[in-house]
Amino acid sequence: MSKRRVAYYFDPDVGAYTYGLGHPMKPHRIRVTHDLVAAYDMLPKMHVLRPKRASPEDISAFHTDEYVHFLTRVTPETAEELTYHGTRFLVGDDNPGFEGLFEFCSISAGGSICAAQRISSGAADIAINWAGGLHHAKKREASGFCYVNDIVLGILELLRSYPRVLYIDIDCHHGDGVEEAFYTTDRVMTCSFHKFGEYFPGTGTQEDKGRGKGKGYAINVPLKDGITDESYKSVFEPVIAKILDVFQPSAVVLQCGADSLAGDKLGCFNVTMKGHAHCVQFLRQQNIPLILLGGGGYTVKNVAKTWTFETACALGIEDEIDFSLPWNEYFEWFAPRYRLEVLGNNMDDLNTKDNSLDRVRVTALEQLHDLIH
Ligand code: ZLS
Ligand code: CA
Ligand code: ZN
Repeated sequence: MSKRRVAYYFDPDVGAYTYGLGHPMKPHRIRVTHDLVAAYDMLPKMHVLRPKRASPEDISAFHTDEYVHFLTRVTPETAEELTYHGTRFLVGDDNPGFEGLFEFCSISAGGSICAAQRISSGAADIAINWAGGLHHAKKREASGFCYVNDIVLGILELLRSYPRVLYIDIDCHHGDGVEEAFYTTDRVMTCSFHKFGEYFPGTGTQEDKGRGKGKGYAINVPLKDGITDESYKSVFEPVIAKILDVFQPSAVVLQCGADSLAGDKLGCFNVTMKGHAHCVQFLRQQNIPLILLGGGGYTVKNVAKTWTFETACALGIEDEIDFSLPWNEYFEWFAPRYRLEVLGNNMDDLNTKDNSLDRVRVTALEQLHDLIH
């Protein structure tokens, strides 16, 4: 397995931001991940870079000036007034106006923009930003724990140099913000795998395929509870292989949301660390410039283990990994097994019970086949 030049973006401040007590989204997980990556001695094997923070102007490449201006000003004290009593910009309790919100967004977005620049310049084959992947953010509104859509900003940066970009989203939730941003273009294909049915954000059926020039260029793979590694792979591999064949992307952005793992606090799938990482391995094999981003993931120790293993996959050293965890700052969190693993459980796979997975796969492949004509 040949080596790849990997650029890894990390800002040591990112772990200090908090959405507030009791909020499931914990930026601290990025720091735990980084500590584990360091403990495995991976840092010397890649270019470890501190991203330049995104400016309000950078963020305005996608978001409206009015919304960006709001983000630069909002504080816990002014949130009520600046949101017109929770009716604009931040609606509902998923997106609090927490302390340091704009800085947090600048770090997350700065990482994805820098990753895209590093890929475009040819200085890296794979670029990683675990603080990115915030796929729900809309042009003029926050949604689902996401305020600034770092993914859209990264893809816009890639589009300056590349004709076609493929976006793949393995977060348990639908990648609605990214899909919407590129819904009418044939230069970006979006493909989201997600739980569908009484689940946030409620979009992402196979009827939603794109519009105008973008018709056919949005792929949705709606799934049910309890999907296993085997089932996941049986839809991921053929669909992605077909996309690579018909779309021929010049770069790929993979959102590695870790709430698709078994045992996630908000997720409902039964995918193991290795099953999740298989998606990374499959794309790395294709020899297309690749960006890996974070996303959801609410059982912190599982997120840290999986993104650490996926960093090893990017480096191509996963076969040399010692699965007993090395000592690290958060070692005791990994009790009682202290192993680099996220195991499956005994929940039912509702995708195979009624053959719904076969239908979903065939429908996606047919949509892709139609693009040839
Ligand atoms: O994809 O389901 C919802 C929306 C609600 C129901 C629940 N209430 C609390 C909020 C309004 C309709 N929201 C989801 C958003 C999931 C975002 C996933 C992001 C990503 O992984 C990418 C990063 C949701 N699920 C769970 C919660 N919200 C939630 C649970 C617990 C709490 C605490 C803090 C806040 C309010 C109480 C909250 C949200
Ligand atoms: Ca998804
Ligand atoms: Zn999610």
